[in-house]
Amino acid sequence: MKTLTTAVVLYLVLSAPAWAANTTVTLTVPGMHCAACQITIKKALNKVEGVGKIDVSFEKKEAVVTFDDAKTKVEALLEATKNAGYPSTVKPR
Ligand SMILES: [Cu+2]
Repeated sequence: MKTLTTAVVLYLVLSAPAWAANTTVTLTVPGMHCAACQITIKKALNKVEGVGKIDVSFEKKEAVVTFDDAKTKVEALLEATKNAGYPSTVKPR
C-alpha cells in the first residue's frame, strides 16, 4: 500500500496545475562532484523550454531550478540532467 500512496502523492505533485506560475524545485544530483559537472548540468537545464533561473552548487550537489510550469515540468528537468549523464531526484522540501 505504501507504494500506491507514494504514486498518488507523486501524481499530485507532478500533475500540471490549472494555472501557470513559476515553480522552483531543488534537484539532488549525486553524480556532481566538481565545477565542470556544475557547468554541464546548468547547460543541460538551460536547454529545457520554460526554465528560468538555475542555481547549481556542486558543493551541495544540488541544482535549484525555477521554471514556468505551463511550459515544462519536473520530469523534463530530471530527464535533462539524466541525458547529460547526471541522474537527479527532486529534493523534498
Ligand atoms: Cu566533475
